[in-house]
Amino acid sequence: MNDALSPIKTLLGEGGWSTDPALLGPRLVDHRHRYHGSAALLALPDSTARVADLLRTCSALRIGVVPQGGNTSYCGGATPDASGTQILLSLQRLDRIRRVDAEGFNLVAEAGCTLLEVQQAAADAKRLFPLSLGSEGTCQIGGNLSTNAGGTAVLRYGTMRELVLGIEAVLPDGRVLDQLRSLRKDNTGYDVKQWFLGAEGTLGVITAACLKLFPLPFGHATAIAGVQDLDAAVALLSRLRARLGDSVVAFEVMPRAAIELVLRHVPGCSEPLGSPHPWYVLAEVALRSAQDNAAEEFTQALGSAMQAGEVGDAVLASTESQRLALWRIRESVPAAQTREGASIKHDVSLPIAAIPEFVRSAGDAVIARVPGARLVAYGHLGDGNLHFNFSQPAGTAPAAFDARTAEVTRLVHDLVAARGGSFSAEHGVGQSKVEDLRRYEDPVALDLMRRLKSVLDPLGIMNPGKVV
Ligand code: 2HG
Ligand code: ZN
Repeated sequence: MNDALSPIKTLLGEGGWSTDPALLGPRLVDHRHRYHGSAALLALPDSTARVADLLRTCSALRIGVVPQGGNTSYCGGATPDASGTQILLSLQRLDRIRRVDAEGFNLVAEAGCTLLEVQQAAADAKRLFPLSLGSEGTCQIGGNLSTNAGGTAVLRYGTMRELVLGIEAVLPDGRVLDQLRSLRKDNTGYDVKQWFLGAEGTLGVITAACLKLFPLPFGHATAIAGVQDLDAAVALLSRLRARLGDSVVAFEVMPRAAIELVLRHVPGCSEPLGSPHPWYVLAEVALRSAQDNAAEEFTQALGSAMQAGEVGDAVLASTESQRLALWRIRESVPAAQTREGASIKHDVSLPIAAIPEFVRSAGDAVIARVPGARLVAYGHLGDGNLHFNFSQPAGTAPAAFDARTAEVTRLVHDLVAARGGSFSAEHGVGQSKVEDLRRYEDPVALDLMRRLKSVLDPLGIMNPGKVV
């Protein structure tokens, strides 16, 4: 194996690769510690040309390549298999912001920039790059592109797909697709760049992207509201959107169980409302200017919702630190759930109106199957996307609950499919949902995906075993 790797080491050059277990170790385990892989080598190229040389050589040698960004994915999409023959490709040294065009409202970032660095580069130019995720300090733009990341501002700005004007990507044969243009309109045939977004590194490696920027909001109005049930949350969403339109940036829900987990496990978070409520909505409105009256409109809409019985109680953040404290509660839910013990997680989307009934039916069905399982369904209600998660029954062995994952997930995904929903709203397919894609995807779509894969990656070197 070592002999086979020497051309690769040579082309990557000094500092361009490593087999140091201290560097490799953390990258061989996924974020949720569900997959443990092995790799022949960690490739650390510092330019697109080196990535191209690497893929050309790996094609010639038939070596599998697993691209990895910040390693924060939920589906094992960036973890190599256990064979020890694959190359783990980190884009971390491609970390330049190549240009910022404030007037044209775009910037070009390399794949290894963290999301936070891209947000910062935009803010320095008095612009907004709106993608926003709990892991933004660690996750990388290449991973965000490859998984079509979502997060908490999708309601207003869309997922990563909608934020891209152009990409640069390396094909498995070493050719470079150079489409880093910033054109807003370009109807020249198929939209080739979109093939690579959401492909999770199975078609090639994205090395840079031209991203859309937006005007920096003048400010925000952020509120947390206690509601009786998800029907009330859906009614509130519709009320706010009808009244405030595009000013509504985020609309997140959390059940009481999630708030309790955060209060128990995350120091510095406090009870958001005077008394407990079955469900909580965290909603945020962006203000365009000092004259924008969206904050007043928001307050009035919340008042009307209280009169209509939709909202039990609500608090508006009056300072930036209060606003951040509300967001900290929401963003701490995944960590709090981890600290509580084993969890079985789902990332589903449904037509928004179908969500309340789905949560009742699927919640009851799972609890009937696994008595004591605790429903912690939270997330991006504004996008019809819930993290339909369960925590293990209190006081039981985590492994016993873990062992029920496949069965529970099948039950939940069947109920999602029966309502026309998706088993992967924003986390992707990776290796954990390959079977689900086979089972639930439209057969024609699946056939097209497989054909695309075989055209672009005929030797199957790109992220083998993932997605299709
Ligand atoms: C979130 O919205 C993330 O917080 C993580 O997508 C969801 O841990 C989860 O299930
Ligand atoms: Zn999410």
